[in-house]
Amino acid sequence: MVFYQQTSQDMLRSYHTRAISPHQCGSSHVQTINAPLPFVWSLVRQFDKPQAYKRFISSCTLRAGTGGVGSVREVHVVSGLPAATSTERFDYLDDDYHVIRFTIIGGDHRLTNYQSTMTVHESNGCTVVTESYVVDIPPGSTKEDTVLFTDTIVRCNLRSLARISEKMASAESESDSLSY
Ligand code: A8S
Repeated sequence: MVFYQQTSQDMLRSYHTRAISPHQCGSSHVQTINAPLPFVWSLVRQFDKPQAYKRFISSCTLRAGTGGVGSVREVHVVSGLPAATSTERFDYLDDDYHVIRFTIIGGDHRLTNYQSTMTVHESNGCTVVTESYVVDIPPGSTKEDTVLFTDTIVRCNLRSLARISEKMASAESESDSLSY
């Protein structure tokens, strides 16, 4: 149970603050969604189905576990990107505070040691998703280029999450009004 109103500042302070070493970079993004939190959380918490809202993923297979914390997934990326697969470990889930974390542990891409944290909370009748990451700066690359590339993917995924959750919410309210 959550006993108090969480604010974006609380979430950032509690879950999105990490030490970044000189060979790493990271950032955080906030997306406001006009849909109830349970819709948003139901999409975010499914570790074995990232393609439910993430862009650029063509398929996902579990390599270890049954989808809970400790499971490992292999994500296949759509063609046209500088990668084909990514191996990702489910690190942490909190269904009360709506926190989820995973780490990229392998793959043929350049996002080595990518660590992601997402939190979801309610604020002023909306749902607010915060996503932050830390990743190694690849040899031969700069911090700016790494953040630019990664931020683009994270922002696309957050916008897609908003679109899909809002569609789910409006489909639900339409079927509610049809039943009268
Ligand atoms: C996520 C976040 C990211 C995923 C990136 C940043 C990725 O799936 C894509 C292209 C890459 O080059 C790296 O939450 C990788 O999934 C779309 C394959 C990891």
